Amino acid sequence: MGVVNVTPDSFSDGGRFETADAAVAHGLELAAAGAALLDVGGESTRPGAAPVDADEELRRTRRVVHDLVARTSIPVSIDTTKATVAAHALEAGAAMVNDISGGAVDPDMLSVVADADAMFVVMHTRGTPRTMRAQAHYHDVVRDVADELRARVDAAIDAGVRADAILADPGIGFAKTGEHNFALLAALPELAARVEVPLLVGASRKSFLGHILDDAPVDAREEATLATTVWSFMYGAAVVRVHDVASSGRAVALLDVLERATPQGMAA
Ligand code: PMM
Repeated sequence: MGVVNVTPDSFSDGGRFETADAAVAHGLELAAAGAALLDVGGESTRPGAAPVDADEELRRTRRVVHDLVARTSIPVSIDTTKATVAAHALEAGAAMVNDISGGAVDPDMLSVVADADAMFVVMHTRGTPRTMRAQAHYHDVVRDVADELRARVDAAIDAGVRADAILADPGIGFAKTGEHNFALLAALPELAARVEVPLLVGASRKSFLGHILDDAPVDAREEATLATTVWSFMYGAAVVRVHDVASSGRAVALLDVLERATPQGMAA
């Protein structure tokens, strides 16, 4: 899943694709680089980010979704917690809603997704981007995140979202410390078994990667991102959400070969 942020303030690529034209061009590049999904977002969710109202989020995302649907053959996802933004994107041809709150923020979200028979990403977080840091306290992070995710997955299914259209995401960096992030990445098979839906992992360029690299800035976290891409696929993730699709695609091409290799050499 390639990230298309139409925001002035995202931590990873803030401001670079702020205009609709630049965002569409970027989405087309990600598609050409081999993305299987494009995730369009109009609200920054970085820790402490200020909320954006629905009109502004719609203004940012609507045409980008429309144009990417028209000009690519891969499913387009809308990254939003607002039912009205999701509804407009689905109307414009989006096939997936990626909700960092798993449908918890907007009471209308689950019915919008169910009515459109859309795919749904249920991500784990607590609170809002403004308050989430203070809520990074767990008894057992893997069990707690799995239980909270499963509750959101059940709510989505109860609201009519198709069970086989749901992906669950541990929400790397959302209401988590660096240690929590690593604990969750180390436990992907257990998480998948507990939540019982395929997993999506979004670790790309996040600050916990910078912290283990002597505070490497965002643009020096690509290799670490690739390590998380390979790791996530090795441990069973179905989808990874990344900013640089081309580099992750190259890393995964090698992983595919390694997975088929035998002590006698490469399988046919
Ligand atoms: N991370 C961000 C935004 N949306 N959605 C999902 N499902 N998973 C994530 O990890 C996730 C997300 C924040 O990162 P960005 O600013 O690079 O989009």
